Amino acid sequence: MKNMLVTGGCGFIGSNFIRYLLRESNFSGNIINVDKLTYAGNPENLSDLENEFQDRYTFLKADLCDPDKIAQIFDRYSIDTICHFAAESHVDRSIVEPDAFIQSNIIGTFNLLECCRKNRDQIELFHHVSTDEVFGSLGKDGLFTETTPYSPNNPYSASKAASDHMVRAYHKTYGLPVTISNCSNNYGPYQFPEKLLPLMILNGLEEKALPVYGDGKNVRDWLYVRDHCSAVWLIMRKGKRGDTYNIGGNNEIENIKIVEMICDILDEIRKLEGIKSRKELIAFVKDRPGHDKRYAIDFSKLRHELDWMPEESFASGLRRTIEWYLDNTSWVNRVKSGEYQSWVESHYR
Ligand code: NAD
Ligand code: TDX
Repeated sequence: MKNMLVTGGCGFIGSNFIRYLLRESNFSGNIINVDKLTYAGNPENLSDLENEFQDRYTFLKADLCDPDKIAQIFDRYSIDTICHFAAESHVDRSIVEPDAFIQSNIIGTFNLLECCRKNRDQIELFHHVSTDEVFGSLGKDGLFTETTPYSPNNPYSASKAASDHMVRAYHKTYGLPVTISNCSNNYGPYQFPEKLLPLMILNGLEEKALPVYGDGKNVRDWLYVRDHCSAVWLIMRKGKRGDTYNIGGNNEIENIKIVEMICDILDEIRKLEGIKSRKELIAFVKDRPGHDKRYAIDFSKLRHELDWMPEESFASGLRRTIEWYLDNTSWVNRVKSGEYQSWVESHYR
């Protein structure tokens, strides 16, 4: 693995992954980060690494839906390894405007796979980062395993399911060395504030309403983003080619419980004006259409075969995440104001 193409490296998990690879892992090759810089992609997420690792890290603004540009990048940088994060990732947006999800998640993945097929001899690995949402929704009991049938319920998860199938098909049909991971909900630094945790943290800080969908009893299995990154890197190194691995946190929590935990921590570290507790800001709102009730991951394959376990507890990870948002107000303000988008326009045409 000399020249690794990381797609979507300016997003939440991709930027944490590049930071993890460069600062914490034994990876010694080059990273070529290709990102379209949608509203969710922010090159500032990695600005501290650009100088420090200038000999090993390159950022290129490009859209996976532009096959010629992607082919040029494969040639110019002699790409031998791919870690594919790039995607439209927000379920609510996929319900309102599914088109971008079909383009980036399905066509974008297909274009990448085609580049790999054309450069088959030099490709060591294509790792595809996917989600537990492809399995649909669980009832009260049970866990998703690697053999759970796919049953996606929203345009986002359906587009991710399609991309998973294409990756698998390129392994079976063309012998492309692939690995796939299906991970549960991530949280941590640099997450765009449309997702549950950062939205509630930032609204709570500003003493704005905290919109909880439906009865708030939907369950997600939360994993600190660094643990996801360590799992992906382990699978890339040691995972069986052609196999899928589930990644989870063993950490099922109802949405309403998380929102209450965030309120308690914020109340403790930021004094309130006017109200007694931020819990008074919780507003139960109309449910998300097709809202999956419960996700929970069985990651025993990853634990037994590759000896992986999550390291961060939810209590400490949540506190660290809240502190990160408190300590990075300029990042928050720029992301929320869209100021960084005009900066992106002028810097990366
Ligand atoms: P994100 O929205 O924060 O980042 C996605 C990145 O991809 C952005 O930087 C965006 O600019 C880039 N991108 C989008 N379309 C592109 C295109 N056509 N060409 C090039 N770049 C493009 O998403 P995230 O939360 O970091 O998720 C990353 C990956 O992990 C996704 O594939 C997602 O399905 C998967 N995943 C996310 C979670 C989670 O909880 N966030 C959980 C499991 C799996
Ligand atoms: O305002 C909100 N109120 C609310 O109740 C938001 C934004 C969300 N929710 C609920 C919906 C979900 O049950 O919180 C839960 C988490 O919502 P999101 O943060 O939107 O995540 P989710 O829909 O579970 O999907 C996430 O995990 C799987 C990521 O966005 C996906 O990219 C990943 O694949």
